[in-house]
Amino acid sequence: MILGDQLNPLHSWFQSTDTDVLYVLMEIRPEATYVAHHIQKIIGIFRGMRMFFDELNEMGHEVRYFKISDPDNQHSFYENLKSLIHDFGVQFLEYQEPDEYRLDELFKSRFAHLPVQVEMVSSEHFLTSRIDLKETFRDKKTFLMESFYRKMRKKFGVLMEGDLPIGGKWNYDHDNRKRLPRGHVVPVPYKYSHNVVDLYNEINRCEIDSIGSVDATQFIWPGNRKEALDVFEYFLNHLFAQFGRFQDAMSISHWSLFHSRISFALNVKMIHPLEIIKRAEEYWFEHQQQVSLAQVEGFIRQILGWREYMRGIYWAHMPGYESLNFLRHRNPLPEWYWTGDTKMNCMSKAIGQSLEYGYAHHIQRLMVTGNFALLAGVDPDEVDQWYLGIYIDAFQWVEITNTRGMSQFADGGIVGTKPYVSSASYINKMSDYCMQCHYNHKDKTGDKACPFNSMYWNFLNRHRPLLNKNPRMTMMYKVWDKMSSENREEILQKAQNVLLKIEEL
Ligand code: FAD
Ligand code: DLZ
Ligand code: SF4
Repeated sequence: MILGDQLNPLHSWFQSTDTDVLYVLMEIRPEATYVAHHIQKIIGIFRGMRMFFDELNEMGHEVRYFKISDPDNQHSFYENLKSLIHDFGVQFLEYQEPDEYRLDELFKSRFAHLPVQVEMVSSEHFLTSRIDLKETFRDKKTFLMESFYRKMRKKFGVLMEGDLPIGGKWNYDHDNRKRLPRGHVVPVPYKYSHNVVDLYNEINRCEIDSIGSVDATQFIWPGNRKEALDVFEYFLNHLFAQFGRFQDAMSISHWSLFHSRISFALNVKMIHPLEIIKRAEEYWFEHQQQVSLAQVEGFIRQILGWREYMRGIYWAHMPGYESLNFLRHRNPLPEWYWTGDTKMNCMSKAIGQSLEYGYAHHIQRLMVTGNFALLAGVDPDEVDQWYLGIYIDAFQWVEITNTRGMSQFADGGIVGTKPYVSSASYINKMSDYCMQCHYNHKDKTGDKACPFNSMYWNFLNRHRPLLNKNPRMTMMYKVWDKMSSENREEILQKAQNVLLKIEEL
């Protein structure tokens, strides 16, 4: 059995053909509806699965495919398998390890009742096993990404000279993270224009609820390994040289800037992390005049470091992780998260492009939509639902660790050492959003004051008992304490008004 995010034609399963082996892929209703997915995510996965079915057939494999609209589809992994076992006299079932805890548990408990021998095998995708991270940090209270990343660099000999990092430094973050200068040329994002009208209509006929929009005559995302590699080569040739420098920049005019947009293809395993890392390293080596070490190191760190690290955190802390709520946040997610209909320009742009493309880049997710939800004290369950649905690359193992962990600090500091909160000054520093906003980024109080400002101080004040001792927060509390008590009172009052009228912002 092959899941919708296991579309790797290089898996050892497929390297020889055996007519005694029957592969199966299933589009099933519960997977398409366990959260309200973005329509482009559903199309992207179903299209990828269907193309994978064709590819396996062309390779000479026997494959059974259950379409979402097939009348004999029982919309259950277990029930469909039971029928196949009966119809084909199957004796042995293998499946690749699922990436989500939910499915892992379901398969372990349900498949034990199938009348066949069952074995789970590796998906051969990740560079660490599920428990590697837990083992590495066995005796430690915190799991530091940077130490994990250095270990990975050594283990895979990436950007290394013997035992030392090339260039003498492990991390070039300091050289990166610039604002985009006015008029700076940004190449257009590499987009496909696949016609997916039939699939779109089929999904609609099956009444699968979804969010977001799609131009079904011009579907932009890759559907197989070849297409995914094309997206990556475009990144190398046109975007890589400025990736790190503008990694944290945000712009009204550019929805993906110098980002690679390979997360969907990576997460459904069309491409392998190590091939991407090695190819990036090779490209940098051959183009050192154009691509600096800071760019390649910054890019590789995201995949060799963050991506594997987040997966390790997930398996080390599930199932408890999905109900952590360190800050005890209980507020509902504002309705306009589902429409983008707000006067806050940064929020409206970040949400608007997420609904349009199923994509926002890291800093938009972390410092705009995530930041706002955290400052507004939104229940992390609701925040998770939103992130898990809206992004084309969202699968729980990488979504929840980023959302509940990095962005919402609901894990109390497992992933991040402090909450990622900011006032308008950070958003204004890294973007051109504030220039065209209804609100004034400089004001903390008054009718036109940017809501982020009063909410920011309100957040710090409210959570002081939990955050006061954090050395990384000391500076902020010092600034707060230096304000006059009238000033502080006024800001807190403004924050209360903002929170009361949150739906009208
Ligand atoms: P690039 O900026 O080009 O980076 C290259 C690759 O590095 C990405 O494709 C991705 O595979 C990896 N990467 C970068 N940052 C991270 C990270 N923090 N964690 C794991 N991998 C990373 N990423 C997902 O793949 N799925 C999610 O559901 C997801 N949810 C997120 C939710 C929040 C609140 C935040 C703050 C981040 C989330 N991320 C998620 C991480 C990151 O934002 C995306 O991986 C990235 O924006 C994808 O775009 P890209 O391929 O253009 O990435
Ligand atoms: C996300 C998704 C969707 C929308 N549909 C399917 C499906 O019909 N069949 C399937 O096998 N997988 C689907 N997926 C992916 C799974 O829900 C799940 O997120 C991953 O397999 C877990 O890693
Ligand atoms: Fe966002 Fe505030 Fe800037 Fe408006 S002023 S774009 S709400 S940070």
